[in-house]
Amino acid sequence: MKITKDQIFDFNDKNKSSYENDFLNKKLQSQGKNMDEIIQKIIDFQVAIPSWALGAGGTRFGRFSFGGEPSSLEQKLEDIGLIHALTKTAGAVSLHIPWDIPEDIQAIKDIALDNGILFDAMNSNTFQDQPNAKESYKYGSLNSINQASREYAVEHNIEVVKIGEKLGSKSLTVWLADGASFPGQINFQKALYNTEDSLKTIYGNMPEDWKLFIEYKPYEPNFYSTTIQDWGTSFMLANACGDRAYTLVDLGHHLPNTNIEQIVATLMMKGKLGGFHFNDSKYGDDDLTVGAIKPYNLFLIFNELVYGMEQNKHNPYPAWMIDASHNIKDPLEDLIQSLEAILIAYAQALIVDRKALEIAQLENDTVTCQEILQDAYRTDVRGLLKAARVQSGAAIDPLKAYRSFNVRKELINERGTKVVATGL
Ligand SMILES: [Mn+2]
Repeated sequence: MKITKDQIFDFNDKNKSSYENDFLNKKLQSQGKNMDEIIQKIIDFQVAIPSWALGAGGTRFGRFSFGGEPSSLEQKLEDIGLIHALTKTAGAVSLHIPWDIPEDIQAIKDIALDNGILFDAMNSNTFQDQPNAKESYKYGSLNSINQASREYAVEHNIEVVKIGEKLGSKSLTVWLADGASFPGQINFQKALYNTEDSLKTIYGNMPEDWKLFIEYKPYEPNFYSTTIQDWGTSFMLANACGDRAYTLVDLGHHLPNTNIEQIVATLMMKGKLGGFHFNDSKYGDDDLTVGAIKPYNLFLIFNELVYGMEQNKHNPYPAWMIDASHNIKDPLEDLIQSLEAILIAYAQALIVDRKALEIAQLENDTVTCQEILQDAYRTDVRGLLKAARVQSGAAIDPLKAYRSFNVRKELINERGTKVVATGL
């Protein structure tokens, strides 16, 4: 299925009365801000969709299919194309190897180009053994005490980079499940030493214009220790690798109540925030729809991201990706909701009165500091998103358009009800 420009135009024409920014414009002018510049920033914000997000997710207890799932990488790109046609915010894909190895590179590039999709960071997988694997990752991969497993994992990452080069990707994300579930199971120092050594080898084999993103996570699948457990460990390893190695922050990879916005600020000040994975959670790595549980927290994080993007020019523009699991909802609807939540938080952060905040901070006026942040958070910025969409050719209300175009029904007609997408 494909959504045409005419369909979007007709939809917007019927729904155009639903945005009004006069009040917001006056407010922004009083802060010396230009609304058109803010709308342009919203248009420019592009988030990668991972190739594993288009099918039903699941938990270790069960996986419940819904119809019309993509059964090939080609169909996954078509699904991202549908989201991008509706939102104009999903102009990139993040591929997972080996779940989505392209068989015909040129054909995959053509479909991506046709749908306006770029190839963002490549993702390697050393957290599960593939059929016919020569070595096992059961007791670790890059950290493994077993040299053959370690080398096998390093080789896999180099292979992922080679595939990415052919597609036009410029970065590799490494997330490791490596760790231990029981005290004494591994030697912490040897595990960390091996991880650093393996990452350096991968880094040394990347092209000069590639970046390495090192993701961290405190627990799961191992429940006693994870070798790259926190931002500090990731930061240390990135520094050991070199200038083009960075930390990647995944919102779900923190212990409850961690101050993620402060981590963002620290990393950006040091020029080491390379990638960012969006999701939301109540308890742990829940992988829920972005902004579904803690939208104020998301805003506070964006407040630091916006400040960092303005102040820390030595920090590269971060690679944004949604990293969620869709167990209950139609994944395409879930991703559209996530994109909406991301842009709302971004727009709210863009309208923070930073000059007034700086003055209030200098005066130690804590009350005013809070008022300034919450004033931005409590402003309805959805009109800005709608204005951005009209300008960029997206649907003014992507979710409503998705439903009115009967996208899922069309996909079920095309693909059937029984297909299962590759992934976890
Ligand atoms: Mn992630």
